[in-house]
Amino acid sequence: QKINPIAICTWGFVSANETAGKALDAGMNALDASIVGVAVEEENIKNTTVGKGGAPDREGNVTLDATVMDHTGNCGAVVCVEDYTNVAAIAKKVMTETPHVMLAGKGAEEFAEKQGFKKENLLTESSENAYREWLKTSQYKPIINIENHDTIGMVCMDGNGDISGACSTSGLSYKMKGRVGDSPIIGAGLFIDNEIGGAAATGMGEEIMKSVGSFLIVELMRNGMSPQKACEEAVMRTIRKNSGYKDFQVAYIAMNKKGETGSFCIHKGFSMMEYREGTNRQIPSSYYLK
Ligand code: SD4
Repeated sequence: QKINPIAICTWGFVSANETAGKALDAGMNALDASIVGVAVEEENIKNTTVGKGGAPDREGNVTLDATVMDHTGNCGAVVCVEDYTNVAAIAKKVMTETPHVMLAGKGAEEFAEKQGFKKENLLTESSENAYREWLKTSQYKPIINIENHDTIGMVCMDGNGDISGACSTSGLSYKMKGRVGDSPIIGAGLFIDNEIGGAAATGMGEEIMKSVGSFLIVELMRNGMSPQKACEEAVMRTIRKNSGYKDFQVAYIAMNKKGETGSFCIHKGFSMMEYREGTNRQIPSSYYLK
């Protein structure tokens, strides 16, 4: 039986989500559709939290993190990669071409080169200028919903009803050298279980990792919660544990096997894109802090 494909992603990434949705409608599988979808933001130099044009760490290096997970439960990830834009595609190669799940730094870069990915300078003039401006105060304080929060996490269901996803980021602006967030960590930034559904995260990676948020959402859905309720409960775990929650954003999106979706976050301002039956919609997320 033919299923109507669905693509969801974090934030207002209209074109990324539409690209994935149309690819699914044209028959592409959910994993590859997620990768072509997130690639739109990886290549968008105006997005300072993903791929080329991403904000650098506090020493001026742009380092990217990404992961992919498919409907068989297979996954791949790369962390702290410099000089390559399409890190979700590299993460897929880690999954398909190596005996490993995750490659970091230099090893990931050498692997990308051998796989034929193009080396590029990821630091654009405008991110370099912003960085030079930042150096004047060197104050490390991520700004809620603004430049530190534009990570793309995507979950797709294809025409076979199979679910896969991808997540790609340059992490928090002006992070410490070597810092890795939730996005490339399976279970934190992304988790898929084809029997149940999938979830993806954005926001303060340190907090998302502590609650293994995307895995948690899939497990809550397994136990009967709707995607919406599961996202709410995952955000509440963070709120109950960390009294500093007013100072950071944590946001989740989720989809179950029936194609129901949901999203929730701490602070107003987050939204989810949803593509189904040829229509791409931006859905403002409900939030905790009224
Ligand atoms: C991280 N979760 O590296 C990412 C940041 C993010 O939109 O979501 N930015 O912590």
